[in-house]
Amino acid sequence: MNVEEIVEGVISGNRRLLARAITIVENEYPESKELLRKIYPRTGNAHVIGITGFPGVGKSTIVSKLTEEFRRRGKSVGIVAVDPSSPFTGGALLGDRLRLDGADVNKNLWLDEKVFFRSMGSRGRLGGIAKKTGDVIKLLDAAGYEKILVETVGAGQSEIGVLEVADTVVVILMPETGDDIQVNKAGILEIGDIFVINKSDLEGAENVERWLKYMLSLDEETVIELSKLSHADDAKIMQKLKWKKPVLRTIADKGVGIKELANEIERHYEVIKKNGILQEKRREKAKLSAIELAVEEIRSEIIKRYKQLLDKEIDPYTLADKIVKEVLKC
Ligand SMILES: Nc1nc2c(ncn2[C@@H]2O[C@H](COP(=O)(O)OP(=O)(O)O)[C@@H](O)[C@H]2O)c(=O)[nH]1
Ligand SMILES: [Mg+2]
Repeated sequence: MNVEEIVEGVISGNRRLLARAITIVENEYPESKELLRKIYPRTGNAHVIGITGFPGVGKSTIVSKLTEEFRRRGKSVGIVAVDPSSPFTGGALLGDRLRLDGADVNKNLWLDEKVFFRSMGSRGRLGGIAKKTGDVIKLLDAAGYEKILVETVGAGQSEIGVLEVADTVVVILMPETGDDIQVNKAGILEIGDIFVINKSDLEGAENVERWLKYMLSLDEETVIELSKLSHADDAKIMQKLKWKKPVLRTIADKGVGIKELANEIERHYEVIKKNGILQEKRREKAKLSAIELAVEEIRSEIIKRYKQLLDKEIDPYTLADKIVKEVLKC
């Protein structure tokens, strides 16, 4: 089977070929680049939603419930779970939970052909998890999935990198786990568009909510002050002025608050589409991908000639010059 056939398969919604394409991209097999190049024109239609928070806050539960909700709204859903620390085994974990309640109780979302689940785990061998997640999302996007949910643990730098590909970022918190720590770590306050206090059946939900709203209000005040200065045209500030970050409460395992969350996710998408932020984000993303790819080419070229450097056949300045000139010529 050649790349062309796989591309055709992905675009026409063939799940088996989509799975194969993901494996190619995830493992950076030689066909990977050609595959991504060919599907690129078909991307840019999906709404990518990042779901982040510390382990155990209820991300997977919320992802399942949101999937059900979006299915009820007639949307197809792609799910990417990025959790290098505890990979799902073939999706069995989430698969068990993906059950439609309501009208058709026997219908398992796992078998729903408008739902596609993939766990990134530690399957891949090379490269950054963020870049690969971005590429897998592109495949799901090209395959026509309308909502793409990306579950990731909100801790390290690479996870923040994963969230950069999302149009809408939902940060999940829960009561009584040291609210200030949850909120402050890893710039979660900054990166979130929507905040959810899950497990609000447990004691202490009000405390987290109060704390979170206080932190958000400080951030808003800063933004307003900055906007009065000469930074009013700063894209990030504009974005913040146009979207007041909502704080919601959910009891995910009971399905409480999920509709409201889905509503806010949709509203955020509408707002950023209307005010041009979505387009700006996507332009920025395309630019960054191009830079990253070019830098990667140059990096690998340098590594190839590393021995020349070691043997002092050439100095780093001349080598850098030479490679850049060679690269720019071709
Ligand atoms: N009490 C309570 N438990 C919940 C709620 N939502 C999820 N859980 C439970 O919390 C545990 C962790 O949930 P999970 O979705 O795996 O969290 P993740 O690690 O963030 O993906 C599971 O046992 C869930 O059933 C909730 O709203 N209230
Ligand atoms: Mg999980």
